[in-house]
Amino acid sequence: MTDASGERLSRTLSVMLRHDPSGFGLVLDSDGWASLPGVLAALRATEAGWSSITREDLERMIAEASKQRHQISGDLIRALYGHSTPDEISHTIATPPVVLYHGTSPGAWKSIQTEGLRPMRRQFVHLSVDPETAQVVGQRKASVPVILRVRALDAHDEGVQFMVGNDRVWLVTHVPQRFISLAESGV
Ligand code: HQG
Repeated sequence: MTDASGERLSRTLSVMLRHDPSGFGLVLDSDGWASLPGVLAALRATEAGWSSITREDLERMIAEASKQRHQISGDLIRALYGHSTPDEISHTIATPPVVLYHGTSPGAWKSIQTEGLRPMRRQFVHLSVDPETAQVVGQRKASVPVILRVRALDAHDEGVQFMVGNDRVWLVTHVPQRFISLAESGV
């Protein structure tokens, strides 16, 4: 599979597993898992080029992806983060690092200064483990993004619950403004 078709496959899987499982005849359990045979059947029906797609094709795409977005276990597959489905997906609760980062647009930063970080259209706010990753995330929203520094461990110690997305992404329902500041420049 070429890089371009791998990216397309990853995006389609994310639509199925993060945003619109029912649109593809899929059901997610409370941890976000869907039937792998069901996902393969849905992919085969979605695009002629995927009419004979296999589990091995998905495993290869996941292994070669630049980000750890999806996970296969036995006959199940899930998205690790990013959900917007109405039923909340549960994630592993854990103690975060001292500091996490969030890249966003200058316009969003204005309201974040009063409201804190909110999930907006997703189930959770997504935080990055380093400013470089936050920069890449923020560039999806603005050519010159604003990089925010979140005092994650202090927030955790004051009762904010952190969850694991993947090795670079942490999830949280809301980050109050008092834990957020502008990161030092020079990312
Ligand atoms: C902003 C991608 C106004 C927030 C990425 C962000 C990530 C506020 C936007 C993952 C706000 C939501 C998620 C407030 C937050 N007022 N705006 N109070 N609070 N916002 O796309 O974090 O490649 O839902 O700053 O790499 O950008 O898809 O979240 O700009 O890991 O795997 O509301 O998606 O991963 O935007 O990105 P998003 P995100 P994948």
